[in-house]
Amino acid sequence: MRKVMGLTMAALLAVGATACSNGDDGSGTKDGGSGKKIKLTLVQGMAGEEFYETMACGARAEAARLGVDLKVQGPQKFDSTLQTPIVNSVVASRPDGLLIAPTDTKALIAPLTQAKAAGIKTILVDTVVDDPNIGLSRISTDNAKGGQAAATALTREIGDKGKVLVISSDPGVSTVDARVQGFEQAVKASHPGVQFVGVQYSHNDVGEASKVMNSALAKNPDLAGVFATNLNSATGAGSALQQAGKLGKVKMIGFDAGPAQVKQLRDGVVQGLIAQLPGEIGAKGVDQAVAAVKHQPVTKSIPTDATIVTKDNLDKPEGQKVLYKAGC
Ligand code: T6T
Repeated sequence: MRKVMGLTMAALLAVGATACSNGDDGSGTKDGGSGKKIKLTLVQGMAGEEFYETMACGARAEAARLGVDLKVQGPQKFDSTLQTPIVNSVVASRPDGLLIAPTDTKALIAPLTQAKAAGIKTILVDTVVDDPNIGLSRISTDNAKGGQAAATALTREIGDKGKVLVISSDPGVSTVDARVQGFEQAVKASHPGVQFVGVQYSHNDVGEASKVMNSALAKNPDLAGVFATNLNSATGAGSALQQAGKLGKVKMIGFDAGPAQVKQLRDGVVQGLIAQLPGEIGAKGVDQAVAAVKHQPVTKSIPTDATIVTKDNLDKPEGQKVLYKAGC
């Protein structure tokens, strides 16, 4: 029986919850008294996707607890050309605070600079942009360490030898880029018997991830392992492995833990899922935005935890509590 890897990645990620005050002075108003109710908007990376829906659930619960208004919006695809007009219209509506998961490290700088210029307190949740002046607080998983943890898990699964491939969404997305980098560095530094054969991009599309997986199998029939860096990449890669009859022959570790990934874990398509805490990211995002609006201290960088879910801990409380939800 495979050894339980269900350790909370606290050990691996060594993250400290460093969030400071949540800014709750007992009222959801800007001046803590008779002033207007604080208005926040969360712009997701993609609407309807379980990571961001779970994030929205956490944010909504925290907003209700603090008595502030929260709107949630997101593009139908993970695409900066669709997210930018949403940000522009949110800026025009002048909320007090904006929580956003930018879909591109560069393309979102201009619209978020506008938000800042309009005095909207901006908090980055999950992903970031390259401009360090944007985002009063940045809240996310330590994705590089998550990539390293994926390398440790996958190389163990394949007996520390053979070819490994990464399937990611798109370059220019801070989170998945860091996961790829962490994975590649860890494989190259510590696993001489493992050959890193590169990164293929799914454009965050399940069908495209399947295609990419199929052509990688054609090119590398002896492929030993795959690291899929997010939900759609993992879903597509996994179903291609299943259809190609590669179960047990090609091992897979995926980032994220939505319902499709959990089914693939139960079915033996994937051997481990690195589950983030999107609900906590959303809740902390609300705390930071409220603090900023009230001119209270904010925390520049807040790392959140991640857990490796395997068949061994999936049905235990520590596994169950980190699975993503399709709705609240
Ligand atoms: O992995 C998450 C998120 O952290 C990443 O930034 C984009 O993809 C997801 O939403 C999962 O699909």
